[in-house]
This record gives sequence, C-alpha cells and structure tokens, in this order.
Amino acid sequence: MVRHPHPPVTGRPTALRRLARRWSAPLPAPPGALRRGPLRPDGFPSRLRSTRLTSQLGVALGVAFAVCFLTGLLSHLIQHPPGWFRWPARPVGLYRFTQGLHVATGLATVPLLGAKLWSVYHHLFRWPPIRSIAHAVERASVAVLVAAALFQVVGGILNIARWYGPMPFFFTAGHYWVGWLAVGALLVHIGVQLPAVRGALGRSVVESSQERLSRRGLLGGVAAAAGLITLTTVGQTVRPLSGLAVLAPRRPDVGPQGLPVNKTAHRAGVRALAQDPAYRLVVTGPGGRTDLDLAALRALPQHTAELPIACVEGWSATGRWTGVRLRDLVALVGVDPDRATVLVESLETAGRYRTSTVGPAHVADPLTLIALRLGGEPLHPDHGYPARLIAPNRPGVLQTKWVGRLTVRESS
Ligand SMILES: Nc1nc2c(c(=O)[nH]1)N[C@H]1C(S)=C(S)[C@@H](COP(=O)(O)O)O[C@H]1N2
Ligand SMILES: [Mo]
Repeated sequence: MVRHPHPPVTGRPTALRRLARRWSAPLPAPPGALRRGPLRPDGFPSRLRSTRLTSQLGVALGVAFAVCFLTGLLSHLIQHPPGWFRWPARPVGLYRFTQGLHVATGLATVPLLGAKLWSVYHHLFRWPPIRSIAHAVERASVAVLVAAALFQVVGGILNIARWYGPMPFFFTAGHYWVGWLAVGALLVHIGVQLPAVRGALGRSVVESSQERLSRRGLLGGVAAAAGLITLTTVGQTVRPLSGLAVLAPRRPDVGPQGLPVNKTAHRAGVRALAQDPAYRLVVTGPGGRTDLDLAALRALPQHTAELPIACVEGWSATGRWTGVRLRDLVALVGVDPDRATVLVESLETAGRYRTSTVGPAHVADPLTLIALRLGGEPLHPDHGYPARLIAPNRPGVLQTKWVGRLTVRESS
C-alpha cells in the first residue's frame, strides 16, 4: 500500500479552510536575545500563583460582579423606567438594601480584583505574547475585561467620594454602559476559561501541603481585607455600625437635623427663592390649578412617616418627615389618586436632579409626602425648605428638594 506523506486531498482548500488554518496557526518564534527581565523563561518564580488560586479568586470576583451588575441595573431601571418596568413603593427600605449592597460589594471587590490581577499578570510576559490569531482575539477580550473592571471600580469609588475631576464624562452614563461592556467581556472570559477552572477546582489536583497552606493564607488575607473594607464603610447605610464607618465618605448622622446633604441650598442656587414669602406650591392637573402658600399647605391634613433617604452613592439615613400626602394634593386638581402620575419640579432652575416623576404606585402610597418638617422642625434649607418630596422605596436622587410645582396627569 502506498503511504501518502499528507492526507489525501479531498477537495480544493476553500477560502474558509485556509482562514481556519491561519486563525490557529502559531506565529513565528522570537529571537532569544529579547528574553530578558520579566521576559526570561523563569521570570516569575513565586509558587503561590496557581490556576487553582486564580480560579478561586475568579469565582469570588464573578459572584461579586454579578451582584454589582444586577443591583446597578435595578437602580438604573428605577431611575429611567422603560414602559414595562414597575417598581413598587413597598417594602419601604428595599432600595436602601439593594443600593447599599451595590456599593458594599463594589468596595469589597477592590482587594479581590487586586489579588486576581496579581495572580495572572505574569501572563503578560509570556513568550510568545500571541500564539495565534485566536489567542490574540482572546487576549484582546481580556484587555477589555480588565480595563472595564478597573473603570467600574475606580469610577465607582471616585463617585462616592464625589470627586469628579478625573472623570470628564457624566459618571452615571459611563458607569452604566461600561457595566454592559464588562458583562459581555466577562461572559466571553468565563466561556474561554471554564474548562481550566473546572480542572483547577477538581478533586484530582495535586498540591503539596505547603502550597495548600500558602494559597489558603493568601485567600484568607484577601477575605480579611474585603471584610475590613466592608466593616469600615457599611456603617454609612447600616446605622448600628455607623461608629465604625471611618472609611465611608458619609456618616448617616452627620449633617443638619442629623441627616447628610449632597447638594446644599446654596449650591443649588435656591436660597433666596426658598425663603421668599411669595413662595407658592403650584399644583396643576386636568381639573385646574391651585396655588398653595405655606400657610395653606400647613392647614391641610398633616401626616408623619419614618422614611430613609437612600442615596445612590451607598449612604442612607432615616428621618421622621411630616407634611401633606401627595395623594391629597392630587385630589385637589380632580385626579383619582390611585391612578395618577406626578411630575415634581424644584425651584432649582438648573441641575440634573431638579425634577422627578412619581409613578402611580408611589403617588397612591399614603407614606408619600410633600414634607414640610423633619424631626418635628421645619425643614433645614439644605433638606429642601419650604417643601420636599419624600416617598418610600425610592432612590435619593428622586426625592426632589425645594419643590415648587406639581404637574398631575391621569395614568393610562
Ligand atoms: N432639587 C434637588 N433635589 C435633590 C437633589 C438635587 O440636587 N436637587 N439631590 C438629591 C439627592 S442625590 C439626594 S441623595 C437627596 C438628599 O437629600 P438630603 O440632602 O435632604 O439628605 O436629595 C435629592 N434631592
Ligand atoms: Mo443621592
């Protein structure tokens, strides 16, 4: 029998086949003279790095990232609700919980991400840097993932520190879209690495007792760092731990009337307008228009509600608010309070948070108030004097201060 040196050609190589071959063909090897410094073959002698360590850090990071992404997506949907989305008014503190979780997991990610990158960065110096076109594509997707992950974590921290200098773009939009980019790159990464992770976490992995001890020691250190960060920041939203919140940018009890402030009346440019005796709350709807001065507002039935301000930045604090039910004001202009949507506008003339829309669930809720008082006293100017919106289970950015106008419409 004649032996062929090559398999018999069964057809002319198609363009597709040629491409497939080139796709995975190894690239030519580099000259040995380049292999210096971190590029030399034994440049990273640490035995601590292992696929098992990287896999364990990766699983933890994946879980943290999933929590961050889902709670962040939820917060986005609440603030920019598409037609199909309904966010309930109860439980009162649900958003406080989900957003507190978003920021806490984001902060705990810092040591995890650091350790994960440390455990793999020597691959940057592997030779050849690119083994094939397929490998180049995979490396590029990892580059996107690393860049997006760092962007999210660093940007998130800058945001809660209210340090916008290094971010020449609107933080919220950047954080939202790069979140999707990170999820996409993460799914590709998981798809590529799953077999390696499965192998490294399997029972059959051989590891000396020394290696196991040092790997567990490192994981313990990372867990301790994440725990310490959580313990020293989570007090910004978990009141009993507020005394430990030394690393948190906000303490829930520091501020006028015992409540933090993001934007002061001075910065909002409303000091004069808010103190003007000619102040009227203008309520308009299909049934007409009512102008209410402070005396008229105070003469309406007053109600008190214990509700939190739950800022998207991860801090929250409960106040005892007193004022007029939004549903009572809606009824004044001839709309059924159980089927109404209200556009709330501030006296503030510019600024991203000068308006918010209150959907039917929140309008109908008896806890939703146009508050005149906090802790029994008239609102401090920085908390929205003469009147502010406060509603259950709602992001702080939507709790409009210095309210000047309510526009009521019937919901379809
Ligand atoms: N008109 C107006 N209302 C606003 C804001 C604003 O910038 N302008 N900031 C919001 C944000 S981000 C938060 S967290 C709450 C904070 O309320 P507080 O200052 O009373 O704690 O107010 C909200 N209401
Ligand atoms: Mo906020």
